[in-house]
Amino acid sequence: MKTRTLVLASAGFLMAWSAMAAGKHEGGHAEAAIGKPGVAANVSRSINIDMKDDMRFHASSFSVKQGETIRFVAKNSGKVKHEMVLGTKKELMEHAEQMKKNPEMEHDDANMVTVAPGKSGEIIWQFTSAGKVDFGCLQPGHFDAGMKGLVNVASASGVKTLQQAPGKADKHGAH
Ligand SMILES: [Cu+2]
Repeated sequence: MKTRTLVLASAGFLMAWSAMAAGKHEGGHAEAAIGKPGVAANVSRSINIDMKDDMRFHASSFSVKQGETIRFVAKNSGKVKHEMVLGTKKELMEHAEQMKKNPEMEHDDANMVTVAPGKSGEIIWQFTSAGKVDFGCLQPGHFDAGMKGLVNVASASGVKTLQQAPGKADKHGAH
């Protein structure tokens, strides 16, 4: 039972991934795949993350449910600037390269927060699609050094949701 669920979930994820790879190349609307900015009133829980100069997020792996709105509280315990940026792996890698050329580039988008040493910052994000959402620190060199993590988004109503067109999934329980 457990194995079968896993296989189906993987197949669904691969299908979604190849559809995305085939359909939208340059940037596209990757935001839809990773979710969307969340509304504070809908936050279901907070996740605390510590960013340190060892170039790691503590912790770096989380599980959430599809539809859930999470408040990420990212604390910078280091002595240099760190940031948390949610995105697809491709986006993060491209962005990390840009940051090397333009280290002073500042961002202020809903899917990211840049945090000065000793401070904390927040991202409120709703995970609308099942699958995996990457995150990383895009300060120059940090991503390459391994400052990255992963959010596993579990399908809200079992593996069926993955087979349905987006928007069709409803919240009815099975009868
Ligand atoms: Cu960093």
